[in-house]
Amino acid sequence: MDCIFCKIIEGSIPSKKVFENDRVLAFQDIQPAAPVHILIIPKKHIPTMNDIGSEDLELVGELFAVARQIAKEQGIDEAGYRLINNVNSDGGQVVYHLHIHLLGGNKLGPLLA
Ligand code: IU
Repeated sequence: MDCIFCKIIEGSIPSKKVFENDRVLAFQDIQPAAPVHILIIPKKHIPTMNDIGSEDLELVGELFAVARQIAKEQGIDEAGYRLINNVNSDGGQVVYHLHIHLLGGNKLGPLLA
């Protein structure tokens, strides 16, 4: 499968891991848009939000739980942070493996600047 995030999961492409369990991986974004910019991804290859099945709902919940835990560990939970999921072309999705951007560490601008 020609998916860069699947290669990061299997380890053939290196990443700066922040969290990992059997189902979820989180790693530093290579082009950070904020002081904290971490991607939280399922190990299961799900291309986009549109491809999430009813069998994946617990997994999606875990992605958010991991995001919240990382925000706390990064010390940005009280100040605040932003979670983003880009979907398809108009949404600005570049990598077609489901991921949540965790952004924070300073005051973020308006969402649609
Ligand atoms: P998007 O939501 O699909 O637009 O975001 C993809 C993100 O993946 C983007 O912020 C990239 O900087 C990031 N990324 C990465 O961290 N490592 C990679 O090897 C590649 C993209 I390709």
